[in-house]
Amino acid sequence: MHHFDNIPPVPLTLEGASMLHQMLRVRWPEWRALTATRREEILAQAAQALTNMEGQGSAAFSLLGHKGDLMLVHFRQNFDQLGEVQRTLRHLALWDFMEQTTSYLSVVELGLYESTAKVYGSLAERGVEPHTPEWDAEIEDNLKRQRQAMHPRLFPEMPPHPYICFYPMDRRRGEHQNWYQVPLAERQRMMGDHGAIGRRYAGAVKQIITGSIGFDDWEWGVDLFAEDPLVFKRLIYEMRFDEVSAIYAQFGAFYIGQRTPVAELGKLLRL
Ligand code: 76R
Repeated sequence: MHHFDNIPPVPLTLEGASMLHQMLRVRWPEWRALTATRREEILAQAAQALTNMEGQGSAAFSLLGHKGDLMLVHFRQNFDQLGEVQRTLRHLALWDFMEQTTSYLSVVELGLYESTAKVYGSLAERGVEPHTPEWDAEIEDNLKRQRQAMHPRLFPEMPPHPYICFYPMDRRRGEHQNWYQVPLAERQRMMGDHGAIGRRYAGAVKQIITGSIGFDDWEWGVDLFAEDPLVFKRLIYEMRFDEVSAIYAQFGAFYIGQRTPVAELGKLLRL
């Protein structure tokens, strides 16, 4: 058994779809000031473009509360395509009556704590030094196989559930409690416990974790989808007591939305 003191602390991850959340507020006074005919024209133009987007991995959610009227959620293959989404939206007359209160950019991320420990362990046992060509090739080979197996989770369809809960979060990097200085094996154990709680909710909630380190102001975006919004409260409350959340989780703003098919957007915008 060889020991290397340069085994990477970062878990292996798989990245998939690029994701953009856009929180929008309607400029009601300006919108109201239009004639009904002009409003209908604008809605018709927007409906066409948004229906098209719905077929390509976008969905609209009506937001409850003051944080916005609408949240658009877009899954795409890459950032180029998200840029295309933004350009298409900017060309709509409706866009002049919408204000982005905030947005969030991230990529679907599967954290592979379990297999990271196995792969690093097996490489170390065989005396393969980290970051050598042999090490890199074995890691890449492993990731490639998992990428294929996980393809449906990496490029998810928009879940059909009527409710969404989105929030960004960090792992704590405090003076005394610092996730990024906890040994890999211990993080693996904690993430295992986290996953075990999550899996008990598997039938009631669909979770999509996106990574945003280097892309946005928080480290991860959490999207939960459910039939019943109370499930969000129960799941998140239970997780608060779990070590990884109790000690290391810090949360941004929460957004709760109701799926609004584009065909029904008029309901939100018609006066
Ligand atoms: O992807 C997997 O199913 C493997 C296990 C798993 C990982 C790696 C998993 C399972 N999660 C993972 C990663 Mn999660 N998750 C959250 C939150 O509110 C809170 O306290 C935390 C917010 C919820 C509600 C949730 C739900 N998870 C992560 C990460 C990345 C951290 C890292 O890599 O360091 C974060 C930030 C995070 C946060 N998680 C599950 C769930 C649920 C419901 C599951 C089970 C899913 C299933 O098996 O169907």
